[in-house]
Amino acid sequence: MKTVYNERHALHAATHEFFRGRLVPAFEVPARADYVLKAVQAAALGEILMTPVDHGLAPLERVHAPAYLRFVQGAHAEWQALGGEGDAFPAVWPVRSLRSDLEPQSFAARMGLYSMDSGTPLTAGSWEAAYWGAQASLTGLDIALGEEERAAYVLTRPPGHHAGADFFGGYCFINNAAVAAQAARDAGLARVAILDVDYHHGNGTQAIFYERADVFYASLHGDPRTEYPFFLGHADERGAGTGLRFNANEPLPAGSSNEAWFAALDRLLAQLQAYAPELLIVSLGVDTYGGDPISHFKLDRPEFVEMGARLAAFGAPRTLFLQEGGYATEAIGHNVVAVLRGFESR
Ligand code: Q9C
Ligand code: ZN
Repeated sequence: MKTVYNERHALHAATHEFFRGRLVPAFEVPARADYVLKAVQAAALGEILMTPVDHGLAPLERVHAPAYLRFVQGAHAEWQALGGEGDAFPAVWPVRSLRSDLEPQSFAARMGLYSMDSGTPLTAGSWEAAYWGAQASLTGLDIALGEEERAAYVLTRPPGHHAGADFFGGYCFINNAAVAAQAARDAGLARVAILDVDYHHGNGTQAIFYERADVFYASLHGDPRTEYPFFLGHADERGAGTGLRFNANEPLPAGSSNEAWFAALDRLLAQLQAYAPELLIVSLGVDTYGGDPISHFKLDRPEFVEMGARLAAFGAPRTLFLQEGGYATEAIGHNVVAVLRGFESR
């Protein structure tokens, strides 16, 4: 399988994030992608494209509000001009009863309007890294839909699935899975499915497609009653309007067994089988690993191989793997390679 690498990922390099009232070393760090690249190279999975093809801003604007994209692009410079030190963080949000239909002038206010948490440092290079991550995803899509290949893996960071149409959060700025799914629809595919196996619910991806039948979002994740992103990802969220029945969540308690995880995966795959997507996009977070420092499932190497095998057995005509979370930095390369090997062994 070919890999598309976002060689500009390290431009997004946060040193610290807020946790329990203090700044702690960041979890979502450039070394994550470095370790995955080494593992993919060592496994000789196939050609690695180091430079994504630039598809421009238009495919990003099909998913994200143009005003939001402009804001992220210029945010760190605005922060610096105000005397902000280091990475930029939001501090105020338009919660219930406050207006979010107006864009304020204040930078602090716009920072809150366009974000969902204070745990996502916005750095000098965040925009460029995220922009090229979306380009890598679009390049991976071209490969997965092309004549030579039927699947591709996109190695990128920052991740994407928490980013909504007009907000960042959960370490995410541009929703790569949503951008790729929309581009696939625009290329003429009728039905696209996104299967999100990251430990965290992909609230951004769900919200973007919640009222649509042409992109099915399915996720298994830590129960939002105790796990981030807390405010979305419950089992009763089945879609709305035309999208009703085209959204499926399998929240599992923190600490769930591998048996429970695979049973939930199979329930989602059965729903997706009935949908018969022309393309399966896998939001591939490996923070389901037992050794992950911020997550609470128990998958290990054999389970990652099994995951890949079940995704291959699903038999989608085309499959696109996009890197999401995974914070056991030195292990994530091996975990990702295990999934991709399992996929190719069937
Ligand atoms: N100190 C993804 O996996 N907060 N995002 C964790 C830990 C947010 C994870 C706090 C976790 C977001 C893509
Ligand atoms: Zn995650």
